Amino acid sequence: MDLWYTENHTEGVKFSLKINNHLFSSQSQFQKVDILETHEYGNLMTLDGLVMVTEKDEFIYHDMIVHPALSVNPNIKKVLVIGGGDGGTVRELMKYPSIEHVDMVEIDKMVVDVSKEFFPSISCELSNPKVKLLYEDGVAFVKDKKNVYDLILIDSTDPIGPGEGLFTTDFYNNCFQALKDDGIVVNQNETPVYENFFEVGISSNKKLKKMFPIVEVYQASIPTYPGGYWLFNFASKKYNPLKDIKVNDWNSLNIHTKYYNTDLHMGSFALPNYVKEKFENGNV
Ligand code: AG3
Repeated sequence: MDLWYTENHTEGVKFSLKINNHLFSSQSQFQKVDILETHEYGNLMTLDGLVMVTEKDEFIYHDMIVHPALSVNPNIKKVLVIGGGDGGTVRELMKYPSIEHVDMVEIDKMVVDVSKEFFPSISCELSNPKVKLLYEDGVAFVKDKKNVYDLILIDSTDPIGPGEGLFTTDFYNNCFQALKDDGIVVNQNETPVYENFFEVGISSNKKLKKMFPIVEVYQASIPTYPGGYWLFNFASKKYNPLKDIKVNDWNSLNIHTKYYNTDLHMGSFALPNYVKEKFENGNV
């Protein structure tokens, strides 16, 4: 018997993975958490039925949410990760000896617990003493923080369910306040391939542009996310991601990455016209 997992990307598009085994299924206080062993992509975690990580392609997303900011400012010491319960973002951050402390604010402890059990290669740095795990709502957490972080990474779900507040102007304003004078925020910004996702991405970009002087979009090819093509916002108070990249500094750190390199960094900000134009004129 063939067992298949399917995510409906749109009314007319389905994405399916062949499943060997359904390893875990539970309803947390916030969302439905499932772990599936796939035929092609290793273990898969879904939240409310949507693909979050697979063992085979998670390195692309986690490299790209972390390393561009670190190569633009190699002096980052204090980082806030919102979401990111699987631990992939923290794993990449821990490759930098200069990072002194990471607060990871994940609303759902179950995500962390299942990641420790089923994704050891992703969650491996979650018990690093530099990392403080807080099981709280990221929206509330940033409210009273002023001038604390060098970098905020918003490693969220789509804006449905617990991730909804992480796409609002209020939340971005609080992130702005929580950052130091040369702070950077990076958020996952959905796919431009399908309109319902692209609308979210454009509106998130527009909101960030209201407060940050520098907001640039960059991209990565992620096979298991809708469209296989994903965007990130790089919003920054001081550093421009193309002009201020420290190519030699970053390369001399000798950080081992499977996707990111400084040439790819430059290319990832070069957007196709259909994407670029929509971000420029601000509507889908
Ligand atoms: N965060 C982005 C997942 C968005 C995927 N959306 C979807 N499948 N419809 C992933 C968390 C990885 N740390």
